[in-house]
This record gives sequence, structure tokens and C-alpha cells, in this order.
Amino acid sequence: RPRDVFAAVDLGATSGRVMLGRVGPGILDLTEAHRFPNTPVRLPDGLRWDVLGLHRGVLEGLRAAARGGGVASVGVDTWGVDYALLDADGALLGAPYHYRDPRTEGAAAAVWARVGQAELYRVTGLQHLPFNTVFQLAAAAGSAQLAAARILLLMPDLMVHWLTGTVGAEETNASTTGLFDARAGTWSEELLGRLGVDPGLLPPLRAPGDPAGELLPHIAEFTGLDARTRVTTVASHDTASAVVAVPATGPDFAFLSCGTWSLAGLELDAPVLTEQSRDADFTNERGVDGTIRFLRNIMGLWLLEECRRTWESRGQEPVGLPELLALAARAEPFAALVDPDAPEFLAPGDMPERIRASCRGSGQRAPESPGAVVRCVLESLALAHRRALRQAAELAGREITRVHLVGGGARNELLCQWTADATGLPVVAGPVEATALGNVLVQARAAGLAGDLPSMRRLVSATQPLRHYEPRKDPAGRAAWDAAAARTEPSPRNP
Ligand code: LFR
Repeated sequence: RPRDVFAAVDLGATSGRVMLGRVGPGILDLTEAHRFPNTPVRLPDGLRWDVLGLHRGVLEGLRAAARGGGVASVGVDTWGVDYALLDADGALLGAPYHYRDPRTEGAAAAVWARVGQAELYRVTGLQHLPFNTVFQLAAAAGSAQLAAARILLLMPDLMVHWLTGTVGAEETNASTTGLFDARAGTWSEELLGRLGVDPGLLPPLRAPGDPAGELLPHIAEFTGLDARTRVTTVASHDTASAVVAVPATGPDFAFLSCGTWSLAGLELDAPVLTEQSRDADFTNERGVDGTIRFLRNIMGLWLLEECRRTWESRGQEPVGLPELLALAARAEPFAALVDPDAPEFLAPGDMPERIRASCRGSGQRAPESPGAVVRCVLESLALAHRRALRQAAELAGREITRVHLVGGGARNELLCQWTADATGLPVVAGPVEATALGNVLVQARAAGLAGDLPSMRRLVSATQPLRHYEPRKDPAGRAAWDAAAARTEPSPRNP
């Protein structure tokens, strides 16, 4: 069988999967080889990722992928910012922390004492998120673990290291650390020096499309993959892979990558590092081919997923998404709204109660029934999408004529319709599997089977099922969204 299949390992905050993609002229198909849960573990000293379990899931997935034969290459993407530390022997130093672990509280102040917040932004272009790698490292300062560390590997780079034995730092993900110079596209030696981070910890950069090595013999043996199977560097930050597979056919688009997070923004040629952009909490992350993903992180469907987990753990019904969405569709419109980005929503725990507390705190009636809570979450998210996209267009001096909503959220019809209504823009929803498709496309391109970004996007547009949502046009409907938008204020900037 010809070797024309690409295996995309895509690890998300709640599950991991190995997808198989085939690419050719007018062809882009994706099938799932294996899916497994990603369950964080709370240890006495914090919330950790089960990276050994993830590695096992990857291996089982690759073994399932090998059964059909023909796998030419493997690529790995995951969420951003989190890292593992290895010692001088290459051994893993403890289970990596989860970005939702609260140990970073107060760490930003230690960083800003050395490099002011405004200056940090001018170099890195990153929105202040308390869990950016730079703050996690500040929280770890002085620990025995950091003292023993010789290599820091971001999550996808760790998975690649365990498959190939090679070390590298893929640049789209390196750009989420807060240690990377957004303009130069390299680690910032200057920041590392001033923050006291050993530059030797950070591996050399790799770009999407670069070779990442061949499978280690025991991996080839366990999975049944041919020992010549390549591992290819992809846009290893999941959001960067998702943006590759945005099915845009023209330039004036905005993207909304909706999963655990909503990443709302624009693709630009150069970073926007202005004070206005910092004030509006916009981030400049690297995309493929030197592009910049100019976006805002919005708390996203985490709010809904965490509500469902809370209800499920109490044996409450319903927890199924279709049932909850049907209830939300019938609930009273705009009864209560929250700022999805309020810091109190970040950690795991009782989400319905935190939402109610936030509503009471802002003088609103707290949503009681599951339908009312879900309506509150989805309307609040749609309004956050509106605010972020309007600000992005203004800050970048660009016009937006349509919104591409990709990722799991594209299945959520209420979220798609309300995003169209709130923004007043047409929303093209899909593909749901944008991240895995972007992963596959970059591998296929390295093998000579795909072209530049616009042509990869045309292929996605021509082959993947998409749904179109038009914004409501009736004046009363539009006025209701405008009034709701006026009620929602952005959360106060972090101190
Ligand atoms: C999405 C994502 C976001 C990043 C967040 C934490 O999965 O990668 O882009 O801000 O997770 O890493």
C-alpha cells in the first residue's frame, strides 16, 4: 500500500486522539483511529497532567493507525504553555503542572519586578494570562526540580521526544510561553537574562514542516509502524493548527476557534504590539509561514463543560448536550449575563454556583435551572466573541466580512447562531476537526502534497462539510443584542 496517510496526534484538555488523514488533489479525508480521555490528577502539591497516560494513549493510537498500513508520517499538537522538565540524564522530573493549577497566583508580580508589564508586552506580544510559561517558571523559582532541570520541553515537544529521542521547541507553541520575541521569531535572550531563566533549558526552535526525527526502535516495534515512518514538526500549538484549516476563500475573515477556549481573532503579517492592544488583552502568537495569530483568549466552552461535569457528579439530569441546548433555547433571553473571562471561572470546580455568584454580585437574578445557566453561558460567550472581534478589527485596522467558527463549538448550533446575531456577521461553522486537519495538512505539505496557506484552505473549503449562519436582520432582534452588549463590561485588568 502506498505511504500516503498522515497520523495527527491531537491532545486536548479533556481528550486525546489519533486521526488519520489522506491528502491529494481535491482530496482531504480524516478518520479517527483512536480516542482516549485526558484526565488531570490532583496531587497534594497541585494539579498535574498524566503525561505517561497520554504517551500510552498516543502509542495505542499509533498502533491502531498502523493497522491500515501506509502511514508516512506522524505529527503532534496539544494545548499551549505547559511544559515538562528533564534532568541531565534525560529523565522526566515529575508530572507537569496543569495550567489551571493556582500556584501561579502572585508569580506575575515577581516577573514584572524585573521586566515591567508594558515592556514584556512589547517583546512577547502576549495577552496577560496568569498561566503563561514565564509565570509558571517564576512560580517554580528556587525549587529543587527547576534546579535539577536541564531541558524544558513544551507538551507536544515532550511527546515528540518520547517518539524520536530528539529535542526541539516548535515555534508556534514557543510563541505562547512569554519568553519568545514576537517580532524576531526567536527566544528572547534579553528576557531570559533579565528573568534569570537559564537559556540552556530551551531547546533549539523548529518550524512547522521541519523533520523531527524517526521513530525510536521500541516505538516502531510496539506500534507496528514502519521504522522509516517520519515524525514531522506541525504547528504544534493546537490553535495554530486549527487556524491552518480555517476554510477561508478570501482575505477579510476572522476566526473563532471554539473548544475548551474560544480564540477569537485575525491572521496578520506582523504583530500589533501597541499599548491599545495590550489594554484590550490581545495576544500575538505565531502561525505557520510567518503569520501572526492576533487573538484574544476567551474562557470558552469550558464554562459549559464544567457545568455539565458538576451536574453529572451530583447525578443531576440532563447532562446531555442536545437536551441542555433545547432547554437553553426555551429559556428567557438575556436574563443574566456574565463576563466569561472573570478570573474566578478559571479553576475546576462548581461552575453553576460560580456563575450564580457572579450574577448576584452584579445585581442580576441568578440563573437557577440548567436551561437558564446554559443560556447565560452561551449568550455571554457570543457577546464576548462580538467584543473581541470588533476590537481585533479596530486594533489591526482591518475589516471583517465573515467569521469562520472552527472546532468542537461548530457543532453547537446555538453558539453559532448567537455568535452571528451578536456580531452581526455571517458565520461559517466548521470544520469541527480543524486542528487535526491543520496537523495533517502541514505534514502533507512537507511531503510535497499541499501548497501555500490559501491553497490548503481552499482544499478544506472544498472538501469539508460547513454550515452557514446568517445574523438576524430584524431591528428588534438586533437592538436586543446591542442592549445586551452594552450591559456587559470587560473584567478589570489583572493587577
Ligand atoms: C487551546 C489552547 C489555547 C491556549 C490554552 C492553554 O486549546 O491551546 O490556545 O491559550 O489552550 O494552553
